[in-house]
Amino acid sequence: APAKAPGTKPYYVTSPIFYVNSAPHVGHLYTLVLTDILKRWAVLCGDERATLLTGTDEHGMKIQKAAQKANTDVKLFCDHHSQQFKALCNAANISYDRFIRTTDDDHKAAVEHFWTELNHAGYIYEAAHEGWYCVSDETFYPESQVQNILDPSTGDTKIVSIETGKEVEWTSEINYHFKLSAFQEPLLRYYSEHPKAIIPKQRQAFIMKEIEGGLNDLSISRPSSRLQWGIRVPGDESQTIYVWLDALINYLTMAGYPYHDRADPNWLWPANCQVIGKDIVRFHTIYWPAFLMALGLPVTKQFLTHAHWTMNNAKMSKSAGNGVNPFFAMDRYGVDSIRFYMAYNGGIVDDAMYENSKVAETYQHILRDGYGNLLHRVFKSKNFNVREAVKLVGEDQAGFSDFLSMEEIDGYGDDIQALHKGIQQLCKQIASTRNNVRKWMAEPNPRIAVGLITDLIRSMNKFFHNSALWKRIKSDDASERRIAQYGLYASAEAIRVISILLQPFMPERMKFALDLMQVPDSMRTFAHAQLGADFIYGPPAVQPGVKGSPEVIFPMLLSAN
Ligand code: ME8
Repeated sequence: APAKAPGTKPYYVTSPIFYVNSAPHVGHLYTLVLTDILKRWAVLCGDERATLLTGTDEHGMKIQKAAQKANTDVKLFCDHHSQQFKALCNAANISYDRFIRTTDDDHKAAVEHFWTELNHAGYIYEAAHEGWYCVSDETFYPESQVQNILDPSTGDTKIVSIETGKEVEWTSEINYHFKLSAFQEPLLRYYSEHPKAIIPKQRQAFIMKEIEGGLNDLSISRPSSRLQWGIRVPGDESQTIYVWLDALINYLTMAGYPYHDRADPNWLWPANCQVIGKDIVRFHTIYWPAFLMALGLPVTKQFLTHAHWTMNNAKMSKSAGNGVNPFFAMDRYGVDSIRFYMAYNGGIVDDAMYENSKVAETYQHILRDGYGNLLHRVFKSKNFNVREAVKLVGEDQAGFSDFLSMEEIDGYGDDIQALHKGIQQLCKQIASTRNNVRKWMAEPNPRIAVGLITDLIRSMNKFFHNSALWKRIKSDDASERRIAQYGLYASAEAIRVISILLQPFMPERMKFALDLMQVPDSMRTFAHAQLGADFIYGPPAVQPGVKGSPEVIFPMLLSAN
């Protein structure tokens, strides 16, 4: 694929920046994996400057309290947990271009500048504020969104957010407000003009309803007497900037704000896609675009919002302590197997239950028995030589095309007719998979895309098992031998195309596979993910039956549950 020329905006994708109140779990890994798949897909399609931002959200009451509780200096506390998220990114092969921390100096400068600009634009005013604040969610809730419940551990009643069940506390203070109410109309107009701004569409409909219901102005600072751990309001030391305003700006810090040149066609902002969990949709799709609109900055092009991983029907969360350790999961099943499992089984629309038995099953059926088995049977078989089949088709491409377009093969029985049909169908599905995967990655919905690739793995398996190529390739009948070579060629092409398309999902294992097939590095892009794009297999990496053949791509699991 031609590389995207300088002078066009690189693809820019972000994950949320995670709170450093405790260690990461597989829920965080899921968001990171989706984000990474989108970046790697952009690179696969030729945008070599595609950029991924992730990092940690370190200010605010929640972190201040967590550090107090741990009896640790708050910056050291942040350093420790931030490091764990960075280690997770490295372990999971997340191709981030920057790991940002909201305690970074350039970020602080960006936040201060953003505040000052909002103020100059006339969107900030000071007022008394009374309301229910939830430290865990770092947000104010209106009276209608809290309820009294009995706390079974103490026998007392407490007041919690209806949506998250987290405790709220009454606060009454003077602070700065942002005129969010002024953005009801602009936001509604924006979302009606951009029906795919929020994926999936159910969440866009939900957010539009919320906006239609009316927007209250937003408190965007807290008295520094209560909240010390944060960035002070420029010109007013007695107030500290609200952690969500501080945090959202990180996406602009990466784009060089406020020192960027808006006229530069290479400017990274706006983000092409921001990946978030459904728990933080309101902050990202109401507050964030309103802040941007207030400064006349372009709004994020798309939000991919995903559902949650659950454990025993409860949301996996740091505070509930029911998180699966992502490092253990990757150690046990392999990094790429977990990446694949998460992309394939994770929920965009609906929540998904995390189960080890399901990880093992996905690995065994799809990766090992489905993909891996065929890779080895086609490329390392004692019965065939893939290169011969490729050479045959390469030297007579017209013959192969004719074969594909024929109604049936004259003078042959049912089994040869069935083989012919099987090859035709497989080749058709290679083409349709390429096109549909591209379409769903552009949506973007990596779950549907990887599901389509998996369907092709299944079809290829079925074809291979039904076609007895190993027998026919030794037939006395030259035509039958030729048809068997065609079948082998089509199988190899299916595996090659699948492997190219799966690179963003399983970068390390697919590199191994493409190396084994001896596909040159320069021929692993989306442009090459089609039947007969080139006749590109090198000499077999491993001579059939020779000792010292490379390891099996997806080995047997040590314990399968
Ligand atoms: O909200 N299933 O940080 P956070 C799937 N700092 N994804 C999950 C999940 C689960 N059970 N649990 C968490 C914050 N996540 C803010 C963000 S951005 C400017 C500031 C993922 O540490 C999911 O992406 O609470 C969710 O949105 C995010 O972690 C919340 O991480």
